[in-house]
Amino acid sequence: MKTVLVAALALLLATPALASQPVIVVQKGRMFHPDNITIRAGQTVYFENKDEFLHQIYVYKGNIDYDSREQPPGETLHITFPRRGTYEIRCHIHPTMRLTIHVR
Ligand SMILES: [Cu+2]
Repeated sequence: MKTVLVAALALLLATPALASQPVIVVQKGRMFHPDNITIRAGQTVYFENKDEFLHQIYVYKGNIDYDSREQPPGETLHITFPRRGTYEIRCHIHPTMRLTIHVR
């Protein structure tokens, strides 16, 4: 009985932690790394500019409006995805940069 309670408590504690766990995408060489990810609704994706020039991110496809300012080298931007769906992130400065995010 005690084992079951401990297991239930562990699950209860683990679930919100997982949902709020940050996901990191690196912008390097005019590409997103990785360029295809699957996350849970409510998770936040952090975008780290590891190039030596400006990037920018915007939601090209998906039910979120997001269009960032210019993102200098070394800077991190983030977007939270509260709803399920498939999203495509792009960069205005480098039109070939594409990232697909599946939110489950
Ligand atoms: Cu860019």
